[in-house]
Amino acid sequence: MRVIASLLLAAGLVLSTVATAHDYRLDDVRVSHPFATPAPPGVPHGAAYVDIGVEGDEPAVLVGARSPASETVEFHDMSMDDGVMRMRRVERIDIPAGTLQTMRPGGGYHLMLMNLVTPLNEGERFPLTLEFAERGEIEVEVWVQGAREGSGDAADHHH
Ligand SMILES: [Cu+2]
Repeated sequence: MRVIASLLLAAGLVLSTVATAHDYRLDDVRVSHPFATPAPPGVPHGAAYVDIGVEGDEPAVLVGARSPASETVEFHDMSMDDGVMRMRRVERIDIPAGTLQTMRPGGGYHLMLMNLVTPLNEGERFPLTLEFAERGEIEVEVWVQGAREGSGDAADHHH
């Protein structure tokens, strides 16, 4: 009885992990739980977040991104500047070897979906291609989720 209970428990845990998080691998680079916050009709741009871990000995450099959800995808860095939140476009995002670059709503790096071609409705998913210097490209599926839900799922994924 006890064995069956723990097997069921293990199966349940596996299922819940599959349901709330997703990740991808490009050689030694792991891309975890890409998500985007909802953007209702009329909102011109969207924001997407993706955690990138580099497990090998060479740094990874994110140099490009594209998606059918928007005309272009830019890398932005958001920070406080004299009490004012500012978004600054950056050309690339460097991820040192052995580190995890997290992205969360509210500050720091994010992917900006410039000129959305469709609203982003909670529960929907769309593809995003990430291009790394030397390592090449990887396509991931972005989940449209609220900021708290997406952040929680992304954080859970690293435990
Ligand atoms: Cu931005």
